[in-house]
Amino acid sequence: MLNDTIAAVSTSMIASGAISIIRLSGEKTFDILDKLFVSKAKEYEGYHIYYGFITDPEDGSKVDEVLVNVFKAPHSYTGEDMVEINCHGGLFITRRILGLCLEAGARQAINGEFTKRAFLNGKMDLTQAEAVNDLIRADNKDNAKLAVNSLSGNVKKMLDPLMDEVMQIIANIEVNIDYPEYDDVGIITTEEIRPLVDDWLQRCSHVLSVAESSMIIKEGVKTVIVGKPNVGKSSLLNALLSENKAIVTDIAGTTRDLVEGDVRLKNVTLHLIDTAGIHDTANKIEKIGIEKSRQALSEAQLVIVVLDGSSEPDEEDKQLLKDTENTNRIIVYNKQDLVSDELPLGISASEGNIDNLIDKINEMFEKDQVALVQPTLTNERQISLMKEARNSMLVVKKSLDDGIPLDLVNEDLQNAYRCLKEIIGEYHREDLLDGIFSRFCVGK
Ligand SMILES: Nc1nc2c(ncn2[C@@H]2O[C@H](COP(=O)(O)OP(=O)(O)OP(=O)(O)O)[C@@H](O)[C@H]2O)c(=O)[nH]1
Ligand SMILES: [Mg+2]
Repeated sequence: MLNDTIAAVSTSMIASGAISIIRLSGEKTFDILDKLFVSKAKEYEGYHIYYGFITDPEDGSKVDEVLVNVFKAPHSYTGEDMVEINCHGGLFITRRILGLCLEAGARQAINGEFTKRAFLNGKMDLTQAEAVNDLIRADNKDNAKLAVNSLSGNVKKMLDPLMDEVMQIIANIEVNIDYPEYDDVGIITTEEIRPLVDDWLQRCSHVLSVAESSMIIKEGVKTVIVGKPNVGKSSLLNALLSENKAIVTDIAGTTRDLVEGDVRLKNVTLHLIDTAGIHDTANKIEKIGIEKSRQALSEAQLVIVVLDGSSEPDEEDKQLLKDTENTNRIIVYNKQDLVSDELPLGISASEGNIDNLIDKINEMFEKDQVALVQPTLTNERQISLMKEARNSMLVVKKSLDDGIPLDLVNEDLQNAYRCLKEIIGEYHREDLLDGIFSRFCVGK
């Protein structure tokens, strides 16, 4: 449905503001505008702003004094004829003007439809379209930076060489199959293709590793605070959140349910979960709480193991250290204020002395800042396609190792190529054919 004309309010409709913007895009944009907008302009030029009044076509009465930004196809966000009506930002007046646009022949746009049109009309690739949404939703500096980096088409630029390389291998193989009589093509042997595949896989690993960092920046890290009862887990949660969120008492077994909160540190956002103290107990409620603690622990991306630094570790502490051995963990010794010796990563949660722990966490995630300074994939869709491409190339590698004839690895190569194309939202078999013949001078 690219030929109808869509309209929507592009500014927030939660509360009234100084200005609202109503957008129109599509073939009938200027017909609709003509019905509603009275100005001195005889005709509209792209990249110009026009002053005038929105009027009710029924009786010609003035509705609002407005400025209209005009964009002519293809030089607009969507690639279509577009206008943006800047009206006064009252909720009533905004809805009224949108209503008039709809009555005059526009259709209410659905979520993301302007950007979808921009993509379909070739104004941006799919990763750029995704970045538009990410930028709008970004709630901190790093997320905004990730999005703005992708907005400029960096992902495509990063993937282009990887696509070219796969194409090169496919082209070599196909030419060997289709034109075995051409001497100048050269016989492509497995030995020549193998280093190309290895190089590709290495670059793919790098892309996926930076992507992992970008996901950490974007999604934050599920962090679980564990320890036996009374070591100060809830006190630590409160200190990290700078808020008295969890109940703290000197009664062992205070926390039963999971208590959650988010904190943004310099290099990472933590989704914190305070848990019930893990130990042997006959108490029915506590048992359920401990079960939840174990569940949270199994899903954690970061585990903060809290030990009571004012007493020697006992069997329960040792068991917990064993249980968390293979997790991404930080061990902290709480209640530093009660002992004179400096503890390894000693903190005092109840006093709010936890700076060394915060430094340690920031240090752990510092490497992920790499995703802010180079092009990266930024969502699960992109990453899972990249992984699929990698899996196909791993099959190619294995086939080469097993001595499987080259024409049989073609399908996996093409799948890898298709996955990369799909990341940026373009996949056409014709591309592949064009690519083959543009690279080789067959018949020369
Ligand atoms: N001296 C001292 N006491 C602390 C510190 N942190 C916590 N406490 C005390 O230790 C007791 C237990 O604290 P909580 O934070 O409730 O401990 P918890 O690990 O959440 O305990 P459960 O929820 O029962 O598993 C309370 O009396 C706190 O005031 C600390 O850094 N220094
Ligand atoms: Mg607690």
